[in-house]
Amino acid sequence: EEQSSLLLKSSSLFPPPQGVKLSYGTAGFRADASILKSTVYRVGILAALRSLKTQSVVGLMITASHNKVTDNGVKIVDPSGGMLSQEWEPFADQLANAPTPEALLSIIREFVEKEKIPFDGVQSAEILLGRDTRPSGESLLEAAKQGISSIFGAIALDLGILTTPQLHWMVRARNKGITATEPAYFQQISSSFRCLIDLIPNGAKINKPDSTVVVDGADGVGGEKLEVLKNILTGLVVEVRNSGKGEGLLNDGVGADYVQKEKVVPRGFGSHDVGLRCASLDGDADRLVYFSVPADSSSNIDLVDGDKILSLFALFIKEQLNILTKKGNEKSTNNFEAHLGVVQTAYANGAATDYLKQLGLEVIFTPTGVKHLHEKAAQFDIGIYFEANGHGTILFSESFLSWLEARHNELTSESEGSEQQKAAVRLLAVSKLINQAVGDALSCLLLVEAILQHMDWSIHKWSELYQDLPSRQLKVKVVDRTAIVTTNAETVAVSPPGIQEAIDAEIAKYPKGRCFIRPSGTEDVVRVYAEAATQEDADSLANSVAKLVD
Ligand code: 16G
Ligand code: ZN
Repeated sequence: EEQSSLLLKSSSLFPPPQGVKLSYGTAGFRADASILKSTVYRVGILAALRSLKTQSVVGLMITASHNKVTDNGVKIVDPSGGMLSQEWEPFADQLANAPTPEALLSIIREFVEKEKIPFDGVQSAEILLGRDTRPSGESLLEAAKQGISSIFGAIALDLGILTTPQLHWMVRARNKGITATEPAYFQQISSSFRCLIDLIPNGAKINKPDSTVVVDGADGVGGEKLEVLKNILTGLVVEVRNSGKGEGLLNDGVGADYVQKEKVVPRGFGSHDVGLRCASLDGDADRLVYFSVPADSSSNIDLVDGDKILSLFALFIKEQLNILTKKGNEKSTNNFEAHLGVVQTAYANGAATDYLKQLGLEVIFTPTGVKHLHEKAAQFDIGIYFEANGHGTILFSESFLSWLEARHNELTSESEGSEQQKAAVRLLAVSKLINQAVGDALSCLLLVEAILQHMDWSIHKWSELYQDLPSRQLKVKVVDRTAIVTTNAETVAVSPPGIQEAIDAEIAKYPKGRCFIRPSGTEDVVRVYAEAATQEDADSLANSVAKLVD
C-alpha cells in the first residue's frame, strides 16, 4: 500500500497543534496563523478527495478575510464555484482534529469507502490554489500542496495571490470549460460594465466630475487587484487608497467590516473627503460597503451598507424586467414570468426589509453565512442576496438565462435598439458582470457604479431610498456559546430555556424594538443585535439583552 505509507510519511511532518479543537465554521477553518500548518495540509487532502469524488476541479483558498493580519484560514471551493457541500463539513472537522498520522489514515480510509471515492491512482484530481496577501499565506500554501501531493493522481495549480471571489470564479469557469485566468476575469467584468455604461439613457455621462469613486482597499488583496482593474476600465475613474502597497497594516482601522461595524471613516479618509462617493472592501474582497463623509467634521460616516446595495440592485433588476416583459407585447409567444426574490438575514435593517416589501418583492430570511443565503437565492429565477455586512450577489437560473438569450436574439432581429432589446442586453450584461459563484466586492462595485450612472444618482440620493433604523451590535464573551441555540433564521433563541421570554420582555419596552442573539460562527462570543426608533433605545435594548446573556 504505497498510498497509505505516503500519507503516513507526509502527515508525520505536520503534527496538529496540541489542545486546540478546530471546526470548519461559517467560512472554513480560521485561527492564529502559527497553528494552522497541519490544518491546511489536511485541507489539501480534503480538497484532493473532493476533486476525486466529483471528478471536477475544486479550489482551496487561504485567507482570514477581515480578521487581523496574524490570523489565517482555509476553505474549499466546490466545483460549482460555491462553498464546500455542507455534508462534507463533519469530515473536514474529523480530518483537522485527528491526533496522529494513523488516526488520520483510518478516517480517510473510512470516508473514502463510505463516499465511494475513486481512490485508485488512476482517476485524477485537480485543485486550484489561491491566497490573500497575508505574510503567512506563502508557507501555508506550501502545506496545502504537500497535502494534495500526498494523494495519488492529485495535482495542485498555484494561482498565487487572488481575491476569494476570483478563485471561486475561476473554479466555476474551469468546470464550465471557460478560460479561467485573471485576465479573463478582468476582461469579463470590465466589458460587461462597459456594456451597461454604453446603454445609459440619454447619452453617456462619462467623465462627469463625480464619476470618481474613492475605494478603501483594506490594505489587502482587493486594493491590489483594483489597482490593476482600474487601468482597463473605461467609463469610471477609481482612486484606490489603502491599496496594500504602503505602510498600512491589513484590516487595521480599514476595510468593510470595520467601516460597517464602527460606522467611522477608515484610515486615510477624513474631512477632505466630504461629499465624495467612497467604498470599502474587506481583506479578501468578498464584501463591499459604501459611505460618505458628512460635513459635520466628526469621524462619523453616512453608511450605505449591504442592505442598500441589495435595494439598489433590486430596483434596477425589477425595472429592467418590467420593461422586458411589459404587457402589450403578447405578440411574442416567448414570455416568461420571471420569479424575482431577495434573501436577507436577521441583521438586515428593518427599514430595508420594509422598503423591499413595499417594492412588491418577495423577501426571505436565512441564518447568517453565505452558504445559507446562496442556497435560497438559487431557488429563484433571479435571486438577490445580501448580508448587511456587504456580502452578496445576484444569481440567475440557467432556465431564465436561456430564455433571456433567446428573447434577446428575437428582439435584436425584430427591433434592435428598442427599449425592450436594451433591457435584455442590460440583464445579460449584469449576469456576466456579477459573480455567479459568490459575493464579489469588485464586480459589485462595478454594478453599483453602472446603476448609479444609469439612474443619474448621487450617493446621497441612493442613501435616501430609506432611512435606516438606529441599531447596535454588541458581543458578549461567555463560557460556552453553544449553550445558545436559535431557530427561525436566528430570530428566536430556543435555549437556554426562558431566555427568549426575557428578551421579548425587553423588546416590548421600546417602540419599533427588535432584538436577537446568536452564537458567532467565527469567534468565541455571543452576538447581540438590537434595533429601535432612537439610537438611545437601540443601545439600551442591546445592553439589557447583553446582560441576560452574560
Ligand atoms: C463569515 C461569513 C459571513 C458571515 C460572518 C458572520 C462567509 C463566506 N462569510 O465571515 O457570511 O456574515 O461569518 O460571522 O460565509 P459571525 O458568525 O462571527 O457573526
Ligand atoms: Zn471576506
